[in-house]
Amino acid sequence: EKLEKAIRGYTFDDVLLIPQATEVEPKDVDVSTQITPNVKLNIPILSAAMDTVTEWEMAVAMAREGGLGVIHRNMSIEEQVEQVKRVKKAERFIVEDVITISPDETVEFALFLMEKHDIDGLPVVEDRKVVGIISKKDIAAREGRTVRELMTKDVITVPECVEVEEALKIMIENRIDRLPVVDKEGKLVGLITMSDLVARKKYKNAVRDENGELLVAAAVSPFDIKRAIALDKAGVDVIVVDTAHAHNLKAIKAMKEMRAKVDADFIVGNIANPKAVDDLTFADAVKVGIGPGSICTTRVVAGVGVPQITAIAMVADRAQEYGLYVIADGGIKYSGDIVKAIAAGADAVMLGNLLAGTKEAPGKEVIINGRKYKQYRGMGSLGAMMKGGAERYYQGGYMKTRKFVPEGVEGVVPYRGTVSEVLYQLVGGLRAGMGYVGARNIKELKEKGEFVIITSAGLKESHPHDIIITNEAPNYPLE
Ligand code: RVP
Repeated sequence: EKLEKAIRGYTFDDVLLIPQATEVEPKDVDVSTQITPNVKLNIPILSAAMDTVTEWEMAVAMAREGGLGVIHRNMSIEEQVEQVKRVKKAERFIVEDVITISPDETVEFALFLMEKHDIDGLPVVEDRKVVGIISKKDIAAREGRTVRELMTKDVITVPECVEVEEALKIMIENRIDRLPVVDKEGKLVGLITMSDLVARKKYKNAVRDENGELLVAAAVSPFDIKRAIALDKAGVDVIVVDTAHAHNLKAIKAMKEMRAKVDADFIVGNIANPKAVDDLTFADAVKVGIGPGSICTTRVVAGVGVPQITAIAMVADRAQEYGLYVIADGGIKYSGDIVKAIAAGADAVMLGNLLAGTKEAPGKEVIINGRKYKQYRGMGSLGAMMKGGAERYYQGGYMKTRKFVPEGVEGVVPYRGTVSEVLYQLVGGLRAGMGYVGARNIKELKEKGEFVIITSAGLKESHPHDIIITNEAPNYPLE
C-alpha cells in the first residue's frame, strides 16, 4: 500500500518543454522577476550561500548583472557584516566616509593621505565646512607649502538631495572629478566622484535599493538571531535562512522569532514537500531543493529527497495559495534547466556549481594537467563542516568530537571566466527557451510551460551525439 501511494518524481533530465506557437523574440523577453515583496531582480538568478561561491565580490558581480548574491555564513558575524557592507559600499554614489584635510596642513601630508587611500584629491575642511579642494595636480613639485596656499578655493558643492544625473551634469560642465556634498550649513557630509559615477553607468541592469546601493542577501542559521539582527542593521536586503531541512519544527519556532525582529525580506529553505509550506507562511519566499545539488550526498547518505522538477512543481502549487515566492535551489547544469525550473513554478533559481568556477568566486584556483579549475565544496562536506558549517545539517552536536557524517563532497570545477560571461550565456539560454514557448515574461513562462516526460533514449538524443566535438561551445562544457 505504501508503494501504491508513492508519487513519481522527475528531475531536469526527465523532462523537456514543448514548443508552442510564438510571436516572442528572445531579445524582447522580460526576464525580471519578483522574489520577495520588496525585491525585484532583473535576472532570475541567485548565487548560492556557499563558502566557495558567494562572498562580497560575487555578490557585487551578481547585483551588477541584475541578480542577487547570498553571502554564506561560514564566518564570524563581524566578518559577514563586513562583507555585506562592502557590497553596499561598492558603488555608493555619495561616499560618506570622506578623507579630508585641514587647510593648515602641509602639502606633503596631503600627498601622503592621497597615496595611502589611493585617491587623487581631498576636500579641504575647516570646522567641518568645505573651504577648498586640493588635488595631486595642484601639489606637483610644490613642497613646503600649506594646503591653504595651493588649494582651489571656489569649490562647487551640492546638497544631500542631489540626483545622480544632476551630479554628473555638474561635473561634466565644470570639468571636475570631485563634488563635495554639504548640508544646509555648508558642512561636509559626503563626496561624489567621477570614477564612482562611471562605474554605475557601466552596469545598466544592476539591482539597487532606494539609496542607489547594490542589493545583497546573506545567509543565517535558523537559530542565530544575533547574526540576523546584525546583518539587518548593516543594511542587508534579504535574510536567507539556510538549513538543510527547513521543515524542522524547532527551527520554525526560532525562525518565527527571528522574522519578527528583522526588517529585511525573509527567505526560508530548504524544503521539498508542499506540506512544509503550510508551516512557513510567515516567510516571503521558500527555497526548494533537498539533495539536487551537484556536491550534495544527502540522498545517498540519508536516503531522503525529491527529484527537483517534482519538488519545485509541488511546492510552487502550494506556495501560490499563500502568495509566497519560490526559489529553485540546486541541480542546475545547463541554461535549459533554468527554463525548466521556472516553467515548473519557480520565480528564480539559485546556482552553486555553475558560478563556482568564475573569477569572482572565493574558491582557490588550482591547475590540473595544465587546465585551470576552482575549488568547489558542499557546505555539508567535511571541510566546510570543520570550519563551522555543521549545524546546517543539524550536526552541531558532533562539534565536540569533530566526527561528522558528511552530506556533501569537496572537489573542483573548470574555470569559467567572469560572472558576467557565464550569466550572459545562461540568460541567453533562458531567453531562447522563452521564445520557443511564447513567454514574454517570467509569469507567462510559469503559466505556459508544458512538459513532456522523456526516456533515457530521449535524453541521449537531446545531447550532442555521434560526433566528436572539436570546438567547445561556451554554453556546453565538455567536462
Ligand atoms: P548546485 O548548483 O547543483 O551545485 O547546488 C547548489 C546548492 O546545493 C546550494 O545552494 C545548497 O542548497 C546545496 N548544498 C550546498 N552544500 C551542500 C552539501 O554539502 N550537501 N548542498
